[in-house]
Amino acid sequence: MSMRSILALSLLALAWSSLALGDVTVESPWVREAPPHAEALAAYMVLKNSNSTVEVLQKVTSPAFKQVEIHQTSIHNGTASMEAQDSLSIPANGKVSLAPNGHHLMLIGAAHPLKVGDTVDLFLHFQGGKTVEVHAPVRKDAETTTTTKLSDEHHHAD
Ligand SMILES: [Cu+2]
Repeated sequence: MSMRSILALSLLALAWSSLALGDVTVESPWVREAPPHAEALAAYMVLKNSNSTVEVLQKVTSPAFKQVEIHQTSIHNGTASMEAQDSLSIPANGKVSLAPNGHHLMLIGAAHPLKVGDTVDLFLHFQGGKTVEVHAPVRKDAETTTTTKLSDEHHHAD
C-alpha cells in the first residue's frame, strides 16, 4: 500500500470516528453523595442517541473507583432490589434516563471519600469501540430539587 493511500485511509478513519462520537450525548450527570465509608455510590444521567441504530453501553470505567456496574432497581412487593446488567441499550433516536429507583451506574470501591463539590470522571464504553467521557458532579440530590424550591411561590401548574 502506498504512503498516500495509507494517509487517505487514516484521515477517513479519523473523520468517521469523530462523527460517530457525536451520536451519543450525556446530559445532567450527577453522583449522589454518600457517607464517607459507603461501599458504593450511584451515578445518574440521561443518555441520548441521535443515531439511526441502537447504541449499546457495554462497560463503564472510572479512575476514582475500582469497579463500575450497570444496575437496575426494581420493586417487588414493596421491596427495592438492584440487579447488575451486562449492558444497556439506547434505542435509535431515543434516550434512556438513569435516575433514582431505575437504572443507575453503581460506583464501587472509591479511591478516596467523595463529597459535594467533587467531580467524578466516568468513561462510557459503547459497542463498536466508542467511548464517551463524562464529568459528573457530586450532589446531595438531583439538581431539580433546589430549583423547584426557589420557584415554588410563583409556580403555576401547567
Ligand atoms: Cu446499584
